[in-house]
Amino acid sequence: MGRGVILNYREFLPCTDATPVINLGEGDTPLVASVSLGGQLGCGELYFKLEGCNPTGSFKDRGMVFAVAKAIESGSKAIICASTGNTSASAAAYGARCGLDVIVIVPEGKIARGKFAQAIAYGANIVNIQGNFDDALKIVLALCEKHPVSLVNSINPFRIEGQKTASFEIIDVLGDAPDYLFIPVGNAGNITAYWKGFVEYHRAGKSTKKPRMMGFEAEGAAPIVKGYPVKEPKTVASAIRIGNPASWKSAVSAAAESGGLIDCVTDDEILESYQLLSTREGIFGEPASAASLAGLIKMKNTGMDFSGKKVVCVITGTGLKDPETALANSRSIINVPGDLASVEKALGWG
Ligand code: AN7
Repeated sequence: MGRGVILNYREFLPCTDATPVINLGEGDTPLVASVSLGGQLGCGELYFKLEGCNPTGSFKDRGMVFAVAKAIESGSKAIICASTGNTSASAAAYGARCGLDVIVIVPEGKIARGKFAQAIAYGANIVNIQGNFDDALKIVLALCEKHPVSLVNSINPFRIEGQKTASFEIIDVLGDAPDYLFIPVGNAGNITAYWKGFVEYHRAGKSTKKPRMMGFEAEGAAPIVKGYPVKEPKTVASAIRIGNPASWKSAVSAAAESGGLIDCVTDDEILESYQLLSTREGIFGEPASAASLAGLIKMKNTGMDFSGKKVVCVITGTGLKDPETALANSRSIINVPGDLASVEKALGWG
């Protein structure tokens, strides 16, 4: 534990002797068995992959550690990304760790507070733009053409390489691949990475099968499902508020090759799953993370049968990233004077 993904999976990563080993304790995240929802949904076994347990609270750290290592290997002194929040938090952390300049371009006011706080805390140069993630990514790509700075968005293949280690971990823990993997889709890098990981581990003889890849966009930000870019993507799940995903084609291939699909879930379905996860399983994921569970529930309701199947839902980021959404959904909070009698009365015990 705590060795980080570069040391843990070095032989499966394109490392050279010059690739530095960077480690903030990313990876080795828990694969936790469901105690409630799996049974209700008729799953043989249901597991949650808790990527919120990574050092900056999301799966991005797996890819960022390797992208930063390769940037340093190539002599780079600065990294840059566009972000809906988690990539910027992760880039800021690993950049700080390695003494790099970090530039993050983010859509003003559209980033969950916890993520913004992280980018500030780690000392990144933050540029808010009046526009969305897709605008920010376009600007970042243009900046990389003109200035000596390394791109660490998931267009960078080393991000995908690092992120594929999550599939390795699932197989290492279960002893084989699951039957289904449910995963949120935004810029579509992560579903691409998981599929690459499952294919490579299968080829290496570490699993007997590969899972069906079940990717879910938010309905208001569902370009892949619609078949065309969405100009003004909208969803409560700000992490996946993306209208023109960079890894569009590879996400479609992952779904097709695996016998899976890419579909979408509504904000109501996302918020319902977000609350089910925390209140029924004790797992507090951020809203975008809940798109995986919302997808599983949707598929169950459309008649899919998961009996006897092993199902994994990827919980991509911690709920602490987005306190506003949690607070907006708060149930009754009782305010009373600070004495025993008042509190007992409020609780119905007086
Ligand atoms: C919690 O941080 O795109 O499909 O800029 O933060 O690989 O994009 C975040 C994406 C799912 C979607 N869950 O993954 C960014 C960013 C969480 C996320 C996704 C994101 P991709």
